[in-house]
Amino acid sequence: MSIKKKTSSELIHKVHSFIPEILVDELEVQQLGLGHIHESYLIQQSGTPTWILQRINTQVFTKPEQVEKNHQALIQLFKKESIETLKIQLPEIVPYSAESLYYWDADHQPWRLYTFYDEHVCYEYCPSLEIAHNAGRAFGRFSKVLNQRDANQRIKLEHKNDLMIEKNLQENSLHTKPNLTTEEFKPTLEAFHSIQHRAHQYHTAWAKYHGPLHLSTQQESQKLRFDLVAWNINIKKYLPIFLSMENALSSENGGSFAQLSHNDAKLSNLLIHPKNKSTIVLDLDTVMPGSLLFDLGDGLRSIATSTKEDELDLMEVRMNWVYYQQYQDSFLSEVSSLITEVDRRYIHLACSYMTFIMGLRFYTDFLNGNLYYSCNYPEHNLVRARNQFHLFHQIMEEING
Ligand code: GN1
Ligand code: MG
Repeated sequence: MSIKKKTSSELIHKVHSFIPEILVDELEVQQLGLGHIHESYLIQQSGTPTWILQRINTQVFTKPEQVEKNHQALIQLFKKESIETLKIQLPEIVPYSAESLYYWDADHQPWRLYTFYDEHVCYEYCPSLEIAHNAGRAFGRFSKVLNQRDANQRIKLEHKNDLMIEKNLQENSLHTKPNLTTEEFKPTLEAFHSIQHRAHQYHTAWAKYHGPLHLSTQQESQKLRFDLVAWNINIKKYLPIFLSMENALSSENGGSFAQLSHNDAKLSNLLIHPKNKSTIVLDLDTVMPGSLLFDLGDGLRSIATSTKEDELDLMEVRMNWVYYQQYQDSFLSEVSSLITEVDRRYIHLACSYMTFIMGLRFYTDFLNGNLYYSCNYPEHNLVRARNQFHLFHQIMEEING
């Protein structure tokens, strides 16, 4: 189903549904270009930016009810934490009602309303060591809040109630340890960071692709060249490494991931305060079972990149190893108690895993005819993929010495 764009007046009425006492004449709407997926609007009240109204993209998130459930669970989890000590927080949401966070319109499209933060800064790429530290600490603490209860509960249960666990395990014929928090957060997108799944999608798309193997186009003042044959050779070369990494990370839990992760832990999903207020962790729709290494890797990918994801000039696309190290140290010092033996074995591949998977996803979307990510021109996904593959080679070179 294609969703018709709403007029300003319709959007203002959406805000009114959340806050019935609002005077609609005072509101103004402006579309924002946030992220690749959802539709977002800045709402001004009497000229002051006050809220962000967002429609969840239900073509991507086909189980939006699960997104709302996970969001509720996350709010509950963070309620138990002190913002003052943590120095991170969730973005404040204006709930639609006591039961429902989101407003579901007549087309069953979910809308949500967030408070707009005017003092915080959103960085597309990292400007300083201090921001690298702040970001690593923020996503590390986020992981800790998600996973520490699981770890603590497990230890408690193991000590106090070994027999009970034994009994439950037998009754439920589970071969894994009880996973308490991951029970509450079900996947909103299946196999999201599974390289096996992404490789399958790529192979299917490739089999159907009948376009050129060498593309050459002009974008702004840049002449761009894409060699899909070379890309395919490299994908084939590196896939086995990442398939075995995924296997190792998930095999302790019977083939699925045992930890919870943010799954979109990039720098631009943080709002950082210039002084000392809490950092706000955004874009919570993919908080679900995953691996801590996904968040470490995605953070490293975004923090250490010198330019935007769709930079046309490859010369500008470089890894900054000083920021990389800082982010890694700050992230790992937060989650040290949660890291497993298997995690430890693959830490050095976390960034390349995520960079490779992103390249593969952008490339696959191009092969499919640009159905998933929003694109401003036909080769937009190729530009994004080329940048990820370019970074990927720099990371592998650094790792392999
Ligand atoms: C998408 O929503 P946004 O633009 O932050 C994508 C992420 C990718 C990211 C690349 C649901 O995130 O997985 O890392 O683009 N989100 C989804 O920038 O696919
Ligand atoms: Mg996202």
